[in-house]
Amino acid sequence: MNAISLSIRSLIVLTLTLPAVGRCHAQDSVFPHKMPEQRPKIPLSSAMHRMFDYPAPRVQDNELFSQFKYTRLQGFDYHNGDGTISRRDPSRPIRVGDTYHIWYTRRQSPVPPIGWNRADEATDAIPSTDWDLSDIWHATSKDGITWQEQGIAVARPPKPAPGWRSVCTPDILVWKGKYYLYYQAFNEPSGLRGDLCPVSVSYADSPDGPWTHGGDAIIPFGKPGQWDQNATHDPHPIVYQGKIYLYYKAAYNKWPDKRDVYAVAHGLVTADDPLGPFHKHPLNPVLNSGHETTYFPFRGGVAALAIKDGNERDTMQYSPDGVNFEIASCLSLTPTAAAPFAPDMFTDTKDGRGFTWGLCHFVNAGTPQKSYSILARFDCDFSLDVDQPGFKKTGVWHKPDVYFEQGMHTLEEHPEGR
Ligand code: AAL
Repeated sequence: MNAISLSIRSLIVLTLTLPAVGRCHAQDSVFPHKMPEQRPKIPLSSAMHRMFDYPAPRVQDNELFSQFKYTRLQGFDYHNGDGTISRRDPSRPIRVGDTYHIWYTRRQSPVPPIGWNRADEATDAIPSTDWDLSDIWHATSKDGITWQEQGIAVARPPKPAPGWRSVCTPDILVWKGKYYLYYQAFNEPSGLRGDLCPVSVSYADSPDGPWTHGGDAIIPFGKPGQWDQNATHDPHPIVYQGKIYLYYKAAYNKWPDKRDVYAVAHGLVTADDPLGPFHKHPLNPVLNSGHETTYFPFRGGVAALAIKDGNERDTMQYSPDGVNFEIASCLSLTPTAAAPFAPDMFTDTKDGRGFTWGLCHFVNAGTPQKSYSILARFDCDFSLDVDQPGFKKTGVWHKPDVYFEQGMHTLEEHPEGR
């Protein structure tokens, strides 16, 4: 090869290479057609940057994303839906042997609730809200769909003991072979001055009871002027990092001013003993959204479902430490008062596996004048151990009537307040 042919060849190579290098560079800085598994090292908009903070950038691959499918429960009678029997706010189911157990708010009153805005007309027979004049009941099931109601687990104590007016919204803890029920204990009809109540606890050697009263006001109220100054709702324990992590909700920025301006947040208290003392986490509140509390161990951290209220309602969130939560997915048709069946809730697992079903409630089962709630089952796939692609679809299609039922006339309805 002589010098001329070498230089011609070099020229050709150079000519072909130079534009190619330039083109290649430009392509590398544009988001690729094939979804990258990790954040590409190219300039990204905020939206595409945070997409790689989710458990998976493609929502269908996200273990903390799922659809929800609903099933009616069998075995519960609602007195023809006349509003005199209500069941709501179920605990998470636990399985003991081959039997599932749940506890829940059950109201049976001569008349339906008259509503929180008429709470001063409530009597010993007339409930203000759906969860006024209630007791905590127990039911069992072999399949999570057909339930046998077993009777009262924790009854309202005689006046003036805390909870004499209503005990409701229980959740369960299994700790060192014993069972603990945490629940709201009202000393006045809810709605009178707010939805003001502390949390009490009862314990038993067996899920069938008998239940022994174990303490009142076990989640300390905040000081006057603090977000949780007078309401601690939805107590929800898990075992995490060797301790009892008890999450709760407070509705703040509302009564005695006006219910419509309310906000919600969730706090965390921890303890070494189920009867306390419980210590507030210094970073409370730890979740800025969610009307009820739904937490579960997931991988090495804790996940939480936020429903109905707040800027981040209808999201699943994840924290590596049970405290600092970030949005992990956005959800549709979320279960209200979701109570998942997760067998590792209380095992102090370092590798939480998630869940595939749970119980929830629907608060508007009746008409506004005959208000009551029903328990229901939801199925989903937030499990690391099963893979059900049907739950990972992103379309949730309703008939047009579902939307038209949400007409202008529904703007002033507050079914949950009755
Ligand atoms: C529920 C819960 C608490 C509230 C009321 C009954 O869904 O948030 O229990 O006090 O509503």
